[in-house]
Parts: sequence; C-alpha cells; structure tokens
Amino acid sequence: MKTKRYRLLTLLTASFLFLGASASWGAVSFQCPGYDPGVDGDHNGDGMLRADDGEISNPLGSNQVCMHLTGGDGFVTMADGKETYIFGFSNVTGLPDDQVLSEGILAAAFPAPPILLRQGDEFYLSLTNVGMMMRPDLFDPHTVHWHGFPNASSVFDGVPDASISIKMGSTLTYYYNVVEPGTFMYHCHVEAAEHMQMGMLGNLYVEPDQNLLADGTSLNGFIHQTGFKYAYNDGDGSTYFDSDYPLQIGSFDGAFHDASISVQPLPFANMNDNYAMLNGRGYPDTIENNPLPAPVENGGKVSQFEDSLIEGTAGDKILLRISNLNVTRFYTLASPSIPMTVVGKDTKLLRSTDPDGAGPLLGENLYYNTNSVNLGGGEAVDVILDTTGIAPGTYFLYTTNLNYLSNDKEDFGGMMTEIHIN
Ligand SMILES: [Cu+2]
Repeated sequence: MKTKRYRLLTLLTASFLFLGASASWGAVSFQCPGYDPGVDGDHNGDGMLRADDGEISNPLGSNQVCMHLTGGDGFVTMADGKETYIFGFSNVTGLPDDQVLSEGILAAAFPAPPILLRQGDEFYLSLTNVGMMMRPDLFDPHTVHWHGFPNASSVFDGVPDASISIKMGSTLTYYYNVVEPGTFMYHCHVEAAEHMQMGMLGNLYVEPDQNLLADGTSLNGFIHQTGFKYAYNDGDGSTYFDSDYPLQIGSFDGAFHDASISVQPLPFANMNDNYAMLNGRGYPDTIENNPLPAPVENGGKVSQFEDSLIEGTAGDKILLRISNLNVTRFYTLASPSIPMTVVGKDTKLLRSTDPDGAGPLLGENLYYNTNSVNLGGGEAVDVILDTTGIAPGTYFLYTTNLNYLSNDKEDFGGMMTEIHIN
C-alpha cells in the first residue's frame, strides 16, 4: 500500500513538473533556415523539406534539407496481436511549434521515420523530446546518432558522453554535411541498450552522385542516363537497380518491454528477444502493404508505417538495403530462390583501393554472390537480387535462425517476408 501511494505521488509530482517544464521552457523550435511556415510545406509527402523540391522559401543552399522528429513513447502491435510499449521517434516535420507536443506525445513510430538523403545534401534535423507519457516518472533525454556517419563535430554525433543530449521539453537541431552515399541507420544513443531495445531505431540511406547527374554527363568516366539508379558511385553501372527496399532486421524482448511500462527493474542480463521482425513487424504483417491500424493505447495515432513486401517484374534488379540495429544477436537473412549479389558493406562499395593510388574505382571488384547474409548489430549490407530468368510467383526472404520464424509463441511468423515477381 505504501509503495502504491508513493508511486502515485511520484507520478503526480512528475506530471506537474512536466507540465511546468513544458510551459516555462517553451522550447519547441523547429530550426530550418529559410523555412516560412506560412507558405512552405512538405508538398511531396516524403516527410522532409527539400530546397530543390521548392519546399523551403529562402534556403541557405539548393541542397538544404530539413526534418523535425520528436522522441517519446507509444505502442506498437506485434504480429500475434499483443500491444507492446515502446520508446521511439515520430515525424512532425512542418507542424507549427505549438502543435508538436500534442502530436508528438504517444506517437512513437517503429521503425523510426525513414530518412532518405542525397550525396551533397546539407541536413538540418531538429529533435524535440516530448517526454514519456506512460512513464511520467522518467526524465530520460534522447539523441540522434547517425551510425557510420563520418561526423566532423562530436556535438552532433549524439553520443551523450561526448556531445549534447536533449532533455524533456527541449529541442536541438543537428547539422550534417552529407558527403558519402550508402546504407546507414540511426538510433538514440542515450542508455543505448535500453532505448534501442525499446525501439528508437530507423532506416537512413544516401543516394550517390551518380544518380543525380544530368542526362549524358559523366562521373568517373561513367555516362549517366536519366532515371537510372545506382547504389554507389561505381563508375561502371554495376550497382544499377530498378527498385530499392530498406529492410531493418531486428527483434524485441516482450518481457523487457512489459517490465518497462509496469515500472519493474529492467532484466538487462536476461534480455532474450522473442519477436523477430523486418521493419518492425513479424510475418505476415511484414507483407501488409499499408500502415498497421493504430494501437488502442496510442489514442488513434498510427505507429507502424513500413512494410517489407518486395515487388518486381522478372528481369528487374532489386536493391535490398539491409541493416541491423538489434542489441542482442546476429541474424541471417536468406533468399534461397533468387540469387543475392552483395555490392556494399557498411556504406562502402565492395571494391579494393587501386594499388596505383590513382583512384578507388580502378581497384579489384569484390562483389560476391550468395543466398544468405549474416549481420550483427550496427552492420549493413547492400544486396542486389537479380530476377533475370525467375518465373513469376511468390518467393520468400527469411531468417535461417529458424526458431525466429515465430511471433513469440505463435509459429510461422517472425523475420520473413515475400518477394512477388510478376
Ligand atoms: Cu532515447
């Protein structure tokens, strides 16, 4: 009884502190230089504001891109129907500052909103910490750490010990000069084992210059054709693809998430994931080509936007941008029917440097063919599926850790999706 009363008192005190804090700090501020909230907006609905899409009136440069995220909590629905408590990011780009708290609270998305940039972009990312609505006793800060990004300034690196972390009710704008293409990923770096297990993980990748040239112009001796897309600046067209799919592999420990909402000691030493997922869903939710319905607990806010259904026409080259931000284990992902060619690893084109030092493009080609890839936390690979000669039909991409083809106790689920070839 004493404990219960104490907990209630703590919650009430924390709530008052939170309300007081948000009122007195008033610190939600979306910093996007040249952005005119009365005129500008996310016209193409990609969740970002781009100067070269005409979405920022007076940008500092033509490659300026802005985005506004919140960090907080919310719920997702596992493929077996269980509502699960998460920490996460949500996208509030372009919202008036005075609506950010109400829209960002209980809106945590899993995976986090995807970030798609182009080589040469200057990226302004504002993060507002809206607090944990279900855990007013928690005062956790959040950050954005762009994994694998060569950050010149540790201030913007998001590692709390070496930079700034963002307290409840506050906003920080990160700045990135995007110099390298490839498949990256991002996550909150505060109490990383906890905040990452709880869901603060997102897809992030950068298109290479080779995609962005005018028709007929060349880069590294390679002539560009409008509309053609490549994974890297390969100089020979060998990373060409028709369509690309970000695939975040990972898993949740349901008991850890339950302990987190019921204010129990967190079982770090026993962390044992029982929901293996692709883009935050277990099969068959992975092939649901729409956002999943909003969990009841979220008050109607949708939290699972990304599916993993892969579609193409026979002959297509399909690029899979696979990343793993899981905190517990390695996973293997296999495509037994459609050959995989690994062309990139951890944001690097798989090619040796040129022994003459004349340039990396002249090095030895290190691509390899396989039918499975194995990734630990923090690793990424770029895989091209070549569907030449593949008969139309349904194929599977799944983990060969066969016990993870399940949604907790429900069999035939977990880390699996379908490839539909027309
Ligand atoms: Cu966090």
